[in-house]
Amino acid sequence: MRGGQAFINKILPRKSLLARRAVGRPGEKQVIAANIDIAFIVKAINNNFSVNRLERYLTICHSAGIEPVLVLSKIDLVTEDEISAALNELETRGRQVNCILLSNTTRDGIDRILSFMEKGRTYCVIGSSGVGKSTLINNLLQKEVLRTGEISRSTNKGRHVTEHRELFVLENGGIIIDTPGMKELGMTDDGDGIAATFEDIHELAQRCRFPDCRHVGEAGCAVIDAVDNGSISRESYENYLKIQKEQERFQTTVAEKRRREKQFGKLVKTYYKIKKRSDPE
Ligand SMILES: Nc1nc2c(ncn2[C@@H]2O[C@H](COP(=O)(O)OP(=O)(O)OP(=O)(O)O)[C@@H](O)[C@H]2O)c(=O)[nH]1
Ligand SMILES: [Mg+2]
Ligand SMILES: [Zn+2]
Repeated sequence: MRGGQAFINKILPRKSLLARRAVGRPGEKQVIAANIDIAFIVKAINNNFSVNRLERYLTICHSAGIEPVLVLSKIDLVTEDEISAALNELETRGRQVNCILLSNTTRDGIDRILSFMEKGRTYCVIGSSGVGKSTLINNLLQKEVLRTGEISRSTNKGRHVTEHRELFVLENGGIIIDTPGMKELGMTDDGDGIAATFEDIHELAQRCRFPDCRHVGEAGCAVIDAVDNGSISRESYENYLKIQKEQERFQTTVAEKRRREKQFGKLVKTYYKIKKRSDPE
């Protein structure tokens, strides 16, 4: 800084880019956050705990090269048995992810989250509206910085309190970014994120008889065999196929969009060429 002016010496390349499919804009991505090291995926344990949705969050994290950590919030609102049931479901689905149980009310789990955080590293909180992302950041900052919201009593759903991304530096030197709640979580992934999330399925797929097996009924499919004998969860297998299909559709849309843009570019060029020829100098 000199005389109140800031100088940018160098813009460093982005380390990681957390993105989802843009809502209402086919073939486009929407950036959720950039340069993140760890994403805390916050899910409320009391309200429709869904592993299918978690698998989507894990996929977008893995495809961005970001380490995901699952935070199950609002444990003060459920019984021990309900907590065990959620953890059991996670285990039977076979997803490998660090998991922290959190109550923003009793502050249970806050220390564990802090122990994940290191100086100079960047973190973000992602998840649906009303799960307690901003309340968690207030707890980590130990002050009421962020506005948080009441849950609507009739629907038990949050009302999108956070509208912008916002960055905070914690006392421990870690940087944390709050993000608005997400409803839709469309896939844009290039395939690697799916392979990392569904590691068990991906490994088995190497043993299918046909190298281009799509695991939907081909002979000698090791994935279907594993689903049939119960060593792979059927729900995860079905979610895997759905996410993969979505990702392929996105890639096709991107390719189609590029082709059309190229065609349009050519058309414009031809137009100017003809115009130049017919225009008097
Ligand atoms: N009982 C209980 N309530 C919580 C907990 N965490 C958050 N809440 C409440 O849940 C409501 C929503 O919390 P927020 O922190 O605003 O949720 P958010 O995830 O930031 O929501 P958006 O900004 O809309 O994405 C608030 O009324 C919080 O007080 C928790 O662990 N236990
Ligand atoms: Mg919020
Ligand atoms: Zn197969």
